[in-house]
Amino acid sequence: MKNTILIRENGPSGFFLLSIFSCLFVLTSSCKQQKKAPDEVDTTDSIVVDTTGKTPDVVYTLSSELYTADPSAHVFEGKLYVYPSHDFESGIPEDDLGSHFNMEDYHVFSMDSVGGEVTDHGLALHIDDVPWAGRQMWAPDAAEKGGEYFLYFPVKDKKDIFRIGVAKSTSPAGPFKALDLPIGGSYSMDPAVFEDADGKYYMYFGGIWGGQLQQWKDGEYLGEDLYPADDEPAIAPKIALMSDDMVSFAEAPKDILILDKNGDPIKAGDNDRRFFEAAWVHRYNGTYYLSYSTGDTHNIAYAIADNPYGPFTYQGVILDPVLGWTNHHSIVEYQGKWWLFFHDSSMSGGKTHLRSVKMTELTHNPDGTIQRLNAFEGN
Ligand code: FUB
Repeated sequence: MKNTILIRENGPSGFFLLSIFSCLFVLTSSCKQQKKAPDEVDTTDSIVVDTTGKTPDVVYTLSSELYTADPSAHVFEGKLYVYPSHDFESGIPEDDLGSHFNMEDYHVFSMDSVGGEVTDHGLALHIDDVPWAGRQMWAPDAAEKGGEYFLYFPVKDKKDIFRIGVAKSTSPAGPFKALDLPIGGSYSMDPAVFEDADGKYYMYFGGIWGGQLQQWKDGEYLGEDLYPADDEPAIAPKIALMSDDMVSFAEAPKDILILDKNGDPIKAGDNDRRFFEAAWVHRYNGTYYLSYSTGDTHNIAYAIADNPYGPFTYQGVILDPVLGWTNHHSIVEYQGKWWLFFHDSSMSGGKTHLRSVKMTELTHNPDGTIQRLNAFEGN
């Protein structure tokens, strides 16, 4: 496993960096990776600038065999499971709609301990086995209910419209069997399924630009882009309660409002703070944290609420831009600590569509705010 170090910033005004060094450990076949404890990391030839006086955090890279991105992490059966996109070089030229993200399948990773061996469980689902799919398998998520596992995945249908599909398995590692149709009433991409403390499950989803959210209004497909003016409320991520069977929505998707601290909606022109894609929700001390990517400004930002529907109030940035255009993450508690999963393009030398999943510890401050991280690893 490849470890690097990042520096934790000391509050919103701080902008601290950085470090970078790495040590590449011996790999066995099938992405089985060797463990090295954080305090054993080889610091030879490294430059670590810690202006906070705090201890830098270790960053773990999950695989040096596959390009992976958009990690959705969950604890199932006592292990950490990660459901990423599987990047590969398909030769499609880069454009603003993300055509170069032309992924065709998913793999699932798992580990028993942070920094321990990472298992790649092999092919979990291929686009050829999804009857309604056309192209581009983007950021997936997974959920468990009653011993059954559900893989949720966005993929364009045969009319080139993003829908959200479901595939089932009896194992969190898959393989998964896709249902014949996408979730009724689903559209756009980046599903994230959150299980609340009362046992209800909600899907958060949506993404603008290539994610097509701007082509939908009140559940109707417009077939063209409709963006609000800069001084109007930004396009909202969506939420829908999942039905008991976990393969359909129990309600029409609703908008999630994100407000500033004055109670006004974040505006469409507020590119540093407005929602773009990659919604994720976690619950900490009874508060709901919605985190998301700001897309073309490349932050992972967060907002809080006292219920899953919001409105959510903007708080700040969790993760500064990483190497590569996209920034996409998930947050999970495991073995008494909180972990941030993210990706960057360091392993491919900066190629936007060839990314690698990483993880590092995430800290909630005593007042409930989240410590801001900078994990930029340049070439
Ligand atoms: O991986 C394809 C797309 O890039 C994802 O769906 C977005 O969140 C962005 O990471």
